[in-house]
Amino acid sequence: MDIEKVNSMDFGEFVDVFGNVIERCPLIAAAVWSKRPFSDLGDLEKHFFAFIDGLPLSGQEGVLRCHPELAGRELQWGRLTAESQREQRAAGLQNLGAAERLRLTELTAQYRARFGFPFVLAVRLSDPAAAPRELSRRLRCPPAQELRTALGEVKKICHLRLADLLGEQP
Ligand code: 2AL
Repeated sequence: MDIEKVNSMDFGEFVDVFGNVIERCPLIAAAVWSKRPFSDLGDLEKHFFAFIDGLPLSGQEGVLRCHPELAGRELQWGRLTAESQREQRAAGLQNLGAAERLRLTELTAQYRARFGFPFVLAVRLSDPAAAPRELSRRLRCPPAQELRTALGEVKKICHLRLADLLGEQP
């Protein structure tokens, strides 16, 4: 799909196609449609990122809370969005051993208890061993810093999903 095709989309089609580039946040695509025409992928993603950056703290936390846990029950039960399912499977998170899964479950629970939102990591950019390592490191970060880090991961996921849709190299 090229950028002319994106610019020619009506509102409904645009939200159908881009509604999950920010996980389970179609409202963001609905807002970004008003910003067309877009010059290229970078321009398009800039508007998604600007929307997130412009949200109040409660909205930014809400965006994070729309993400599923890594290697959680939804993955085992096949209840994730198609994009998440693909990403978590490709990262090998469905095939963790029992001990590794338990370790990840414990760490993600600690993370959620500390920060009030799920741990978010762009898993396509890391290997399976990176998730527990990153979790342990980020668990020790101050909350304001961690919010920024987590939103940075949301933007990386968004970039990869947009690149997939536009058929570009990320
Ligand atoms: C995810 C997900 O579903 N895909 C990805 O890259 N990261 N979830 C998460 N909590 O980090």
